[in-house]
Amino acid sequence: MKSQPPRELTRREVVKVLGAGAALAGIAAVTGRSHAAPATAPAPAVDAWALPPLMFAVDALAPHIDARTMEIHHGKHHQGYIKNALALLENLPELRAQGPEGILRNFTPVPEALRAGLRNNVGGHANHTLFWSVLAPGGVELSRGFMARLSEAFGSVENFKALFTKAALTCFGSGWAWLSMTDEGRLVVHSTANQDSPLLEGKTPLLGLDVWEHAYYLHYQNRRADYVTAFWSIVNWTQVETNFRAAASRR
Ligand code: MN3
Repeated sequence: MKSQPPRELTRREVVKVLGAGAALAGIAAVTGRSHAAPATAPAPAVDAWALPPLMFAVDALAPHIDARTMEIHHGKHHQGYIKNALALLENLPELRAQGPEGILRNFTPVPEALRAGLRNNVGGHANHTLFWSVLAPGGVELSRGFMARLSEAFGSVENFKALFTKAALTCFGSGWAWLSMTDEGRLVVHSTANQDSPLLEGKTPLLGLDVWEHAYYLHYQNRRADYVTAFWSIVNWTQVETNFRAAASRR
């Protein structure tokens, strides 16, 4: 076996990590066949079960998110969810082949004994993969076009931010705040508990904020509101808009 040297993934590839499962689920839904990839499908360029490398240095988001938090959060917490998910999927190659998004979108066939574990750990993997991709040092500006979409859905960008902030602050204990697209194509702000993915509820996440204490406690301690405020300075709106287009095109 030839081993390849590690390399950095492009942003496009990160999108593909979560997109691969969705594509397979989509094919199965249309044809009514199993989730196996058709023989003609090209081999996926990215392992959907690998830890996606960060697109920036661990200290690049400071002071909004400190380097130590990023190191532990990405290298230990996220890696841990992947390790646990793969252990649970060890004897279930067909389920594993669906990828994180495929499993979460179509959770019904998951064996009862594994449901809680996969909900937490596959959810954890998918949620964090999205989270890293929507962060950028210094942030990337909201386009006029997407500003208009947010205003259309929430009245104004300010209203959207207020709703999202409220979802982040009122999420009791550990969880996430989200901007998602429903299966009907509506933009919604909501929160989920623990590592529950919006995909479990028929929603496609576009922007997510991790409000587990492990995401901010070293720097902010109990000041979750300050962490949420800082988040707006490091949002990569180009990626959020890309997620929006991808979600819209699935419909
Ligand atoms: Mn986390």
